[in-house]
Amino acid sequence: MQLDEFFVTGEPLIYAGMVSIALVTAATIFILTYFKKWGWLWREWLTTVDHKKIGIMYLLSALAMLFRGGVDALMMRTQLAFPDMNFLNSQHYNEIFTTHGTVMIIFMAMPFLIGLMNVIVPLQIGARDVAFPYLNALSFWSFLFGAMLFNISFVIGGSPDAGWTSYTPLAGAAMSPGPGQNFYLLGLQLSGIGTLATGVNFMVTIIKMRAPGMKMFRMPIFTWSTLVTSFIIVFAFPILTVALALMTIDRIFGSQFFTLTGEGLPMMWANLFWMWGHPEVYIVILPAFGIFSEIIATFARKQLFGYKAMVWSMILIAGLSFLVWVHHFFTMGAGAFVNSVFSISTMLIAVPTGVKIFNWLATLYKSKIQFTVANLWALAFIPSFVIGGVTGVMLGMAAADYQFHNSYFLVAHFHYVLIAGTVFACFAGLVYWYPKMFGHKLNEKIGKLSFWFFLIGFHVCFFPQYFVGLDGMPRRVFTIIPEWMPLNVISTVGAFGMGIGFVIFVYNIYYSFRYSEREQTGDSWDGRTLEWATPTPVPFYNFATVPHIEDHDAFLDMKKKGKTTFEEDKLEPIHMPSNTGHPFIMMGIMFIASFGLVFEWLWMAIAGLIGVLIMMGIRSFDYDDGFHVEVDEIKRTERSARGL
Ligand code: HEM
Ligand SMILES: [Cu+2]
Repeated sequence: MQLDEFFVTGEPLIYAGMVSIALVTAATIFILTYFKKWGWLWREWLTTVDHKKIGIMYLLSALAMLFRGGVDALMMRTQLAFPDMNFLNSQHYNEIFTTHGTVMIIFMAMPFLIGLMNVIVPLQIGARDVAFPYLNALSFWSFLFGAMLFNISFVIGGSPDAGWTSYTPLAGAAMSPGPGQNFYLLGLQLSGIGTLATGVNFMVTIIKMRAPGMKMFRMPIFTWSTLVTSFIIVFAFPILTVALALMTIDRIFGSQFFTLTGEGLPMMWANLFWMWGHPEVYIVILPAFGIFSEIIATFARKQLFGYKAMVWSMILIAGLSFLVWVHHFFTMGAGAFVNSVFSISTMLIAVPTGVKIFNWLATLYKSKIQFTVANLWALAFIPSFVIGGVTGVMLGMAAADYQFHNSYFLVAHFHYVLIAGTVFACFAGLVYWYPKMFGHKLNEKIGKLSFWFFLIGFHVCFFPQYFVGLDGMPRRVFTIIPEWMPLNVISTVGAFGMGIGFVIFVYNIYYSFRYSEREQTGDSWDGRTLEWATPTPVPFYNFATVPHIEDHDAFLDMKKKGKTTFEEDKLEPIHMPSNTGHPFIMMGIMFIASFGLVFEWLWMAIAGLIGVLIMMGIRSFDYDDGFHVEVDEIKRTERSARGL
């Protein structure tokens, strides 16, 4: 292979990308060396198994990915604003909608939510960490290395260009030669391992590690949403793993699972993809529902209305999410009967979802609502998400979908659910739990400014797309006809409004770090659930003493009864796991193996896999049992954290 095939050449945008990557890398290395921070980085972050730190690393990476996916989005919107724009050519446009969609769903939305789960769920259930802290670190590094592998395709080898759905035969070796599509397959495969492990980890954590007295139906609703999501992950991700593996074998070793020749079944890919893909959209929406429920209850200062109905509707949604996948390709030609079945199952999902909407409204009804920034995101979610949901039911009608299919109506629909649902929830959750993580709130004024820019920008961007879709504009086209221009111009203006909102959001992090008042208490919002019972910043062992839970809204109950998580006479040494560099190194080697496979350099892939096996062997003989935090140290830590 020639060097100019290895590096992507010929595009000014990409040269600029390369230069900025080189500059950022050099600057990072310089700063770490100059301030002698390498040891700190290794000890505190790269080797950590603490769920709170892992969560924070997830959140930082997700914000970076939101930036990347956002830049992609703005480039596409610029190209689509006017007819005959020459900003992106057709090939480049294809690459960008592919990386935008994949990055946003796999490397932004999911890690953002998993980051919040990591920080919060153990605290909400009174646990000292997740069930398998080592595995948790492994999950994070597999995600990060997978994301890096996918992202470097932009400058090395070339980006995938077959859409985030990667349909065969288009994505097969015959029609998409070169490494681009392999980056998609292996980037997703690598990070998927971590997601699957996260599902197992949280399932066990929530089922086995709750504080005494916390029955299932006393669990906070965000914890419930995490549990249900973990079940979806554990059942859905193996389908993706297998499908990706089959396509990898097709492309690299010439098998014929999804090809047109050799009796392959191209539509089999579409089926497998959406058998994972539809549950996937619930993996990114159920935790969002959980976050909104917590926030709405806190700021309505009321118990969540219909708690049990909320839980059961999540379980029902999770079950139904596995039974609707064909609605993504009604036009496949499965026939009227099959389409009717899937049409009905799709529309059924609206029932439990409607139950949730009414319960949120009932929680707010006749309450003293506090309009904090976190709550504004939650309140804006309700009507915005309803628009996305209702148009989803429209798409679910098979006959009507023959018209809507592959049009901007669909693009508008899924951005309405993914942004007004997932992204609003990510922002809401980050703002709400920020003081728990960093010991100070985000500034409310700047927060409101970013909220309004983003909210208005969002509706201005996506509402017109429903209509331009009904006017016949198809998705995944790189240029438009003059009739579609007015609505597209409006849409692009909205997109830049959201961009400004995002920049203000990030600026707020910097501003608040410099100027926000440090929190004295761990209970920033007069909270109801157990995460607010710990001091802030949370000691690494979380709870000095684990309380006995007697009610849902456990912390509210504790406050009434004057109980704390620091009962000096009940202190005992706390057992904690040791830090380890293994997960980082193991996934680093896995990255090398995957990179080899992307370029079909088998020697490199095999050497990498052997390296991973050796790391597994070493881990098997690792008898490190962790360490104990002595009572004296706990007392000292708690007294200083609580200002006693
Ligand atoms: C800043 C806000 C955003 C803007 C302006 C935006 C814009 C776009 C545009 C222009 C397309 C290409 C449509 C086409 O040509 O067919 C697209 C596709 C897509 N977007 Fe977004 N988007 C945004 C945020 C998001 C978010 C947050 C997610 C997910 C969480 C997301 C998921 C997707 C997906 C899955 C696709 C389909 C890609 C494909 O066709 O393969 N987008 N978006
Ligand atoms: Cu679906």
